[in-house]
Amino acid sequence: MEQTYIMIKPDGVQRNLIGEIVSKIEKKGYKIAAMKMIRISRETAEIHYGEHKGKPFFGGLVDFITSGPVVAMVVEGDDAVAGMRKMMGATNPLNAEFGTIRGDYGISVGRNIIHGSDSIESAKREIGIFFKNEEICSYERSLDSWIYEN
Ligand code: DAT
Ligand code: MG
Repeated sequence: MEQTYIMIKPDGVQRNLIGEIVSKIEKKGYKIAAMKMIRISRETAEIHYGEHKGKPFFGGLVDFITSGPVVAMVVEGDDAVAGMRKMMGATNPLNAEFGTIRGDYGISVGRNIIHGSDSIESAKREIGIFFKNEEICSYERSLDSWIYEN
């Protein structure tokens, strides 16, 4: 079963979208394996967004992601990485389809509400940044046979 790192950014928290987003993830059928509210340090933000270091928006991105609490999650399910990217919509909310989180709730690329890993490798790396192994729960859901054929 695939795991991905999902984070409701400070704008999503401030705009009272935590419940809405968690609900979408649950209703889709994904399992939340870990979840916590945290305030990210600059150091951690720079590691998490390391691939963007040197880009013109990097400073603003780090300022923004450290500007308030975020909700960090490990979301689990078949093809969870790609599935969550689809649910999030395009990076720039102007290009995100309606029905997606960014398409429905966002307007600016620098305030796009949610982060989700873009590959299985990044998911492993990002989960490792934000969660200890013992914080990730492994549990059975009795309704899984109504979500998965096998
Ligand atoms: P994504 O979050 O869809 O994976 P990304 O990894 O390319 O997108 O960029 C990380 C975040 O940086 C993105 O969610 C918002 C911000 N960002 C990306 N491109 C930007 C730009 N051109 N101007 C301002 N912020 C940008
Ligand atoms: Mg990215």
